[in-house]
Amino acid sequence: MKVNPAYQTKQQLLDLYNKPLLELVFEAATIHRQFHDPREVQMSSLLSIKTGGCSEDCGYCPQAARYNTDVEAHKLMTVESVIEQAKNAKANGSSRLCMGAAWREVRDNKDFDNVVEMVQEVNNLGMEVCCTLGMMNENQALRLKNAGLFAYNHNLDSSPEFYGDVISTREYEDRLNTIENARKAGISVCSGGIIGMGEAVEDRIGLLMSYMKMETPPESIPINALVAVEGTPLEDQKPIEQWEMIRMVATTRILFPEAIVRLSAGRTKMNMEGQALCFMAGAGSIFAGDKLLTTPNPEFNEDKEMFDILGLVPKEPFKDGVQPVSMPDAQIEARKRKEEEREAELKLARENAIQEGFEPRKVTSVESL
Ligand code: SAM
Ligand code: DTB
Ligand code: SF4
Repeated sequence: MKVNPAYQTKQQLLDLYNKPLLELVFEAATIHRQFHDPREVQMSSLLSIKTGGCSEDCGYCPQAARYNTDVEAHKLMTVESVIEQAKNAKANGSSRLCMGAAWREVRDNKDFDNVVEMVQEVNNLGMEVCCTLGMMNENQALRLKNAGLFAYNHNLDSSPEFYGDVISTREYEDRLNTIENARKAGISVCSGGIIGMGEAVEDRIGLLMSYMKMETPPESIPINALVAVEGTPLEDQKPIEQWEMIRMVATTRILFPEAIVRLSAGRTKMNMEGQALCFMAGAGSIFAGDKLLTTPNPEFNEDKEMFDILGLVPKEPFKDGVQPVSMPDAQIEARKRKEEEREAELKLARENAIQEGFEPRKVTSVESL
């Protein structure tokens, strides 16, 4: 059951969200137990592979170039350093690595080729690989799928009505298209939203209704509480009460019984009891490690202690789908062939020059020419 047929109208959803808290949690917990092992919680690590300097104006985001935040911009990480971080995350118990780039959209360039290689390498470590790279077209989605990508994260963030109050540089429709492109490529979809941006409860319900309207709703739905970052337009938003997070997790769980509901950003403002109620109400995943993309998150050890106290166990990778096989990427292979041919041509030219008595120039690689 991908969508719960018992809830259809906006009023029914609002009544559900506003139900007495413990009744709501009980209903969600009951559904959770029918579709999931309630002791298992997936640990997913986030890695910001390209940080800051983003051209978009998402009002919550510390990585938008136009806001004056403390985030230091970094160009794309190297494939080697990503592998090192992935191994670290795996050793700490994470079964999934989610690589995030502060891009408006994916572009067909060398950086994207490198991301494709990162996907291949991390998949080959036996971890589920997720990417969140902004908008992408169908061909880019296919390349990621072929490389072994398990999931693509692209959030709708809020209701279509509230969305424009927070973001103006791209449309809700653009986001729906990217989600559709991931879906068409056969990639599992991770899409959710943020609460605490000043939206009404109707907007939280509006977000969930957008997913109900999809032919196939997301396999994974992250629920973030706004991390209000100094310098962003939403810096003065009052933190939401953790009860709101519990209600949102529970409502999402009831509406989408098969999906994994992710208790995402905002856990540093929650206590263990609040998080326990979220797990009770169906949260099946957390982001693990002391950093989200740019903002703080509880330490691995703190989460380990919480898991021990609550009797939770980290979920093994690929329990919700077989591990994809990483295939060679045609574009990367063609580029490498071209580079090899060029190297060979240069070598030959150098050898000919030596034979003809010229002193060769010292060249270490094609790149340095
Ligand atoms: N640039 C890509 C994009 O926007 O799709 C990927 C990275 S972006 C940082 C991924 C998601 O992180 C956003 O869609 C948003 O839902 C979430 N996010 C960003 N800043 C946040 C904040 N301050 N608090 C909570 N969630 C946030
Ligand atoms: C999602 O829904 N939340 C994560 C992940 N998907 C990419 C990102 C949270 C970012 C919080 C702000 C930051 O650390 O920069
Ligand atoms: Fe850029 Fe993504 Fe941040 Fe929006 S959420 S400003 S697209 S990095």
